[in-house]
Amino acid sequence: MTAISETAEWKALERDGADLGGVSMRSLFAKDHSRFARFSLEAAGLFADFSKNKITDDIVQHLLALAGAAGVEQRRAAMFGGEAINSTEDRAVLHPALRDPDGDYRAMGEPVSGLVRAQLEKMKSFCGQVHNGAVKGYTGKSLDTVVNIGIGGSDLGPQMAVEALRPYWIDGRRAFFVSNVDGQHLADTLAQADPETTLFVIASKTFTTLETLTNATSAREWFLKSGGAASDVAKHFVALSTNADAVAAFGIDRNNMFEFWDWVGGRYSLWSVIGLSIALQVGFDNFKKLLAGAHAMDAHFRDAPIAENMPVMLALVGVWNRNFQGIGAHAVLPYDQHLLRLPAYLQQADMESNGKRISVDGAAVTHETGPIIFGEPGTNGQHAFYQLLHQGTDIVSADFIAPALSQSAVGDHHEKLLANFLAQTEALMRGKKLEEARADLTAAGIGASDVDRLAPHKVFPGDRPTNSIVMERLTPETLGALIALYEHKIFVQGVIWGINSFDQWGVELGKALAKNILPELGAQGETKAAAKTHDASTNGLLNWVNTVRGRAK
Ligand code: G6Q
Repeated sequence: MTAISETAEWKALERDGADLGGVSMRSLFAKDHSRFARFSLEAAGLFADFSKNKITDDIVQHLLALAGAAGVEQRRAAMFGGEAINSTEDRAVLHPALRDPDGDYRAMGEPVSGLVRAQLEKMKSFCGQVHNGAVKGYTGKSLDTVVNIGIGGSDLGPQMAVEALRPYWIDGRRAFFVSNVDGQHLADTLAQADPETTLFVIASKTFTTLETLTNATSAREWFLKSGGAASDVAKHFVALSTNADAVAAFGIDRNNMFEFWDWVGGRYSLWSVIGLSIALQVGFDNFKKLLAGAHAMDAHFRDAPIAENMPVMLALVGVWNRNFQGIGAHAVLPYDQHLLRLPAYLQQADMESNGKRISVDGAAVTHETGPIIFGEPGTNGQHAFYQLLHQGTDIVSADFIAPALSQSAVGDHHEKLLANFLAQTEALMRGKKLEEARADLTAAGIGASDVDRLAPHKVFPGDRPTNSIVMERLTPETLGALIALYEHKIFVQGVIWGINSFDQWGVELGKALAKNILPELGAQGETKAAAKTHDASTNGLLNWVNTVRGRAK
């Protein structure tokens, strides 16, 4: 297979990158009044402006040609067709089937939509019974609190969505998320929970994950110590998993298990029964709306020509920045406090999917792949790391995300938030030239020698690429569309880079080594023999920790 970086389409983009040299975005905007209209798209309740990237019509044409050369449309058809596009795990990748329960999808030939509908019905019925109090705890009280125990894909998605949909929370209901194997996470959460009214939702695709099983076991012990009997566990523990045997071995009744399947990737699973905590917190109807919003984006992604296709265009602009502008980091900057967890969620979605160096055919790639993703809600980030975005030596691309209307308008807060949202991308694009900095200082009455001294510090190079994604309001539908937009963007980039976006072998090595080290760690007060089998650093650290722990009472 010809490496993508050896194709004529890639080479054309390399030439574009070199030719663009000294051209500024400012000048591109100045000479082209239809730039915004041409480089923006609307779909599924979202409006995306990618005109503040250093792109031209020629570059966009060449990027579209690159998508053609990489077979984006064929791979898209293969995904929707349920082919085993997750080649290293021999699995289909069919999260769109979860958002289209009335569809007729097949995973590697096997019909799946009936299974999806059945689990949705089970979720609906269970949510209804929890909400109307028909499902009761061991003392006859309703279950008003959910503690979701899961990690990675079984935690980040539901947690992000529950936070994002705060205005839709059902009165009196509480949701907590425990992921870290650090016992403090569980202890801090249980300190706020009442065993009589708490439902533990054990979310684990494999039901073998160390962190989740450790937390679930300790939660069950807490429940039993707090007054519940073994026969009451069934009333307070449900499981979300693909592994019925492991769920049963843990002691959760089959009736209390909600099921999903291997064609749902962990980080693509919030749309499956892994979304139970979302549905319990915001109601099943709102969960369905979340699915509907994602489905609207799926339909757009599947049907729109690639030049008018929002996920494809965002992906291509990202490839341009990553591979032809040398940008290695990308910030996700939501101007909505409820999207607090979106950067963390997308960190996993993007970095676990596209942080890879081996192509699908087993050879090392000859180009860069996924960037470093980070972010914080605006305006907090502005008072923290935006300094580097504006004036640092590395260029960072960014997505700015905002709803035009707030879900909870307070005074003129939202106008101030939006003014900042708009100003930041303008500043990042335009920058400020030395003569402008000098003129501003002079106009402020600064003396000539101070103008000379200060002006260089007040220069902003500009030309820092951003996308802006706006929506009317953050609702279950627009949240669904937004997440699906990113999922498909990540998919398209993975296709162009020739990697499998749906495995995650990079998380295995550390897990295996931790298993080896665990028996070498002493309990508090225990004396351990000096470790000798690792490198000097790991031995030294292990011995230091064991000495301190051995001394402790
Ligand atoms: C996601 C990854 C990973 C996974 C967790 C939890 O795509 O596979 O983050 O979700 O490791 O796994 P379990 O759900 O199997 O506990």
